[in-house]
Amino acid sequence: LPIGPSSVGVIAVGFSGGQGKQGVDMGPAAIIGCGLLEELNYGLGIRLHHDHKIHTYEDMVPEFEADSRNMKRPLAVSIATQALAHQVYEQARKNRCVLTLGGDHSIAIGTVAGVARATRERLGKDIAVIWVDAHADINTPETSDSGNIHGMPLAMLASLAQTAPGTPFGWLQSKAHGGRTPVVDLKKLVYIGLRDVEEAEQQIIEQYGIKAYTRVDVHKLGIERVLKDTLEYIGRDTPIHLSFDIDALDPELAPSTGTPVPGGLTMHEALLIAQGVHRTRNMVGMDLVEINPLEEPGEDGLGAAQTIACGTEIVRHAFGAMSLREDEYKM
Ligand code: HAR
Ligand code: MN
Ligand code: MN
Ligand code: MN
Repeated sequence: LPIGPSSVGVIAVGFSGGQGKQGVDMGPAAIIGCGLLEELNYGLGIRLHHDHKIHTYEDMVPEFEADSRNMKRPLAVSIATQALAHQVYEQARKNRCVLTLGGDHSIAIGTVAGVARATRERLGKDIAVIWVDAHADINTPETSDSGNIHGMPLAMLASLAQTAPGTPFGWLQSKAHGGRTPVVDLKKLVYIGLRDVEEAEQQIIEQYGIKAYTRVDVHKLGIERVLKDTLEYIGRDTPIHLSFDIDALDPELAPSTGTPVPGGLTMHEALLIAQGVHRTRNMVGMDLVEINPLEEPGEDGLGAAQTIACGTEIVRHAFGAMSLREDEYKM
């Protein structure tokens, strides 16, 4: 029996505290405004559970905060992601796949923690994480040059960063949160699309033997092979969380993002990943992050519209749209 859920929870997170640019907090309003939820609901017949709010957590987090331990806004990110982890958990434990619309990628600390906890309780299984991104997002506070926490979510989730109870991100460890550390087993993480990895991150990838398909690997092996190998590596009947950073796409396609890197994935490649994950029937969570409608190189609004259209198509395919016929690729 497929372990995938029968309905979908949607959480809109207008949070930008994991990085320095304004506008990524406007991502969820933009993509919902362009009809994403109608596409899922009326278009694909999916039952959505949604509170119709854009969650900013601004009543919970400090407005200003000094840098601490080489992290920018650690309290804000910790508080927001802890609240988000609870929201995600509440949806996931009702047997729903949880779609979270960001927001910067620091929010994955909350989404992955919430999905991992619910899945462990519900199915007694650890999740696998497919992280589609130009970046590895596995800096520790010590290795990060920027101090931006959107470059660190996987270090937090894999307990590579020192966190003590009562300090930022200590909640990831707490029993009260159902916490079992690490939240993410690095042997169950697969990267696709990497092309801007810092030296210290590369060392972590090698040290822990993390499965990583760079943009060059995708080019050389082909996306079908990369996806097939990814799903084989993860194993059948393993619950999957798909964390999709829009900057994995080529910036020619999706320019409205805070840290674009040339040479990214094509839409064919992205849709095949999304469709392939859907076909496992094992997707328990998905994030779509880093859409920033204010990062608009063309100043005509078309770049943002195109970025949103790409994001919408990727989510649609992850939830069952099948624009690629099976005879159009070999798996
Ligand atoms: N590696 C850089 C840093 O740590 C850039 C990280 C950019 N992250 C995102 N999410 N846009 O992938 O600051
Ligand atoms: Mn919501
Ligand atoms: Mn990212
Ligand atoms: Mn990225």
